[in-house]
Amino acid sequence: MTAASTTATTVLQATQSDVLQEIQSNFLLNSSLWVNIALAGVVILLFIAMGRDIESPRAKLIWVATMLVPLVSISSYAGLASGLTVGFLQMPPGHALAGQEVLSPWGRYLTWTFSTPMILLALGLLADTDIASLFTAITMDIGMCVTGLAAALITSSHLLRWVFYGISCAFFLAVLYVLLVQWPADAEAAGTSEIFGTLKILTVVLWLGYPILWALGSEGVALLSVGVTSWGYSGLDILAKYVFAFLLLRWVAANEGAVSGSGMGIGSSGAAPADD
Ligand code: RET
Repeated sequence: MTAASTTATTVLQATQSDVLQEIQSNFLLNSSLWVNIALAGVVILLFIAMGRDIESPRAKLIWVATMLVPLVSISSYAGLASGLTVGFLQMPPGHALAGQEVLSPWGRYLTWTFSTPMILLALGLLADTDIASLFTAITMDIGMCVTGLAAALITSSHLLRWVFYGISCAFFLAVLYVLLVQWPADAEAAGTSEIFGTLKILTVVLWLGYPILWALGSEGVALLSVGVTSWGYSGLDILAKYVFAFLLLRWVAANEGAVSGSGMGIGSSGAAPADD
């Protein structure tokens, strides 16, 4: 066995306790995870209280989708803080940290596959868009997260890490197109354009931060440490999930009449049935 493959075997055999120890000895990283667990807990209770009087089906669906954002988040961060969804990866030649054991919180990218579709579902319902458009946004978003996960996990080739990053960006462009071009027109027709406009800008600006952070962090060119990158994601998460969800739910609770159709363009903007 060569020295390199011995190191690789050691890295792959790092146990959960090794990973946990590494996380707990890195204050910046550990605090970025626990702050989010605490915040998600508070936000879940707050959202339960805010949604208790919501009755119409579309508003209820928006509320459930919004509730799922902190629910997925608390599970995601608990997975990271326990070391379950974090591992050591040996970066391929060509990477700035080539040959080094890099702590990879891959669980983040995995759980975005569940949380980001909920954000888009809530936004799509708010805009009262049609099913095809909602399906497009959500599937493109899932594509973005899964290929982002692949980009983070590939250790065989530096080039392929960036190829997957590029594919993920292409999926992201499709999501941005739907958010910036299709849904504003739907929201205008549905009478929700003001709140939709605010949430759209918040979402687009914050979501753009994620690929930038990925590229600058240890997964990409490694200009930022694991702890700083993790705080970057945690900060973006606080704004893109909790602040976003709070603004949305507060508006829905106060304007339930404006989102009282059955949802997905079926009730409010669908064609009237023939009178036969
Ligand atoms: C990655 C890297 C590959 C290229 C792109 C990315 C985009 C990620 C985004 C994540 C948004 C996450 C949110 C989570 C809330 O729970 C995967 C970083 C384009 C946009 C909002």
